[in-house]
Amino acid sequence: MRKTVLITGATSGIGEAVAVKFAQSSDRLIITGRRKERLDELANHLRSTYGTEVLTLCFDVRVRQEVENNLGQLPEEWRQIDILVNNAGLAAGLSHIDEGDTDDWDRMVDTNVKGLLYVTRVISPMMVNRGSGHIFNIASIAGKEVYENGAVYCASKHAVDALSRGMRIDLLKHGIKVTNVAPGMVETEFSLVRFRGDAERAASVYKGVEPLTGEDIAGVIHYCASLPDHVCINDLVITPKAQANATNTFRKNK
Ligand code: NDP
Ligand code: 8X3
Repeated sequence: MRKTVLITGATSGIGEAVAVKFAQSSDRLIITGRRKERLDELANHLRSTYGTEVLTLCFDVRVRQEVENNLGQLPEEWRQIDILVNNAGLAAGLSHIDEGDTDDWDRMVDTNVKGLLYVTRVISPMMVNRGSGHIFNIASIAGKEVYENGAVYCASKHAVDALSRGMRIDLLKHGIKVTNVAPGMVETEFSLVRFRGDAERAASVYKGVEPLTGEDIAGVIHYCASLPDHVCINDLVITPKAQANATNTFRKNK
């Protein structure tokens, strides 16, 4: 059956790949992000390639009023959201706690935690009213472990992990599934953003490793969303074969 899927942060990386994956199975999409040109470009691509029905919403998940204005006033035909993919997020910087940039901390906590909450607060009551829905929260292996220089990003993703578990309990009686997705190394714009556009430093993260792609994560999410209604995959840790955890990666040609 054709589903309506809302994906936050669909202008690149994992979110964009999730949009393409669901478009390929003829689902309807609401795609969001701050970069309007990217959203329009993706929407046009999906419409012309797959005949997808797409609604684009350009807003910053950190701004509660923008979230409420955009998602709280959806056109009637877009209000039955079957799947929410809480994906918008980022890491900013990599530094010891005594040297961290407090603006970076605000960006991470406001986006990864508060943004996810604002979106969920608007969408989950719609799912509750219908007694069905599936929420995917894109957490991270950084939400399972803590590594040097990553305390605040890790804390924000630990919060996402906790929210997934809490949401699953609260939404249980309403027939809503919650799947926590915890990827390891995925080659997207993530490292470019973390290192403020330093492409060389970003590329070094993936040196000697075949990292995951956004498409790998999208395939897993699509699989979970395609399971029979009574089956819920609660939590997934997904790494490249060469990565055991956040701190142990086997690199070729070092
Ligand atoms: P990208 O940088 O490629 O994509 C991030 C997406 O989030 C973009 O579409 C961006 O859109 C959106 N976004 C960021 N900030 C905001 C904001 N304030 N408001 C609205 N949208 C926002 O990285 P990934 O695809 O890798 O990241 C997606 C998620 O996956 C993140 O939550 C990240 O933490 C998580 N993750 C990534 C891993 C990796 O190794 N890449 C591993 C584990 C988890 P725009 O800039 O247009 O607003
Ligand atoms: C992204 C994975 O290991 O860079 O969430 O924190 S990591």
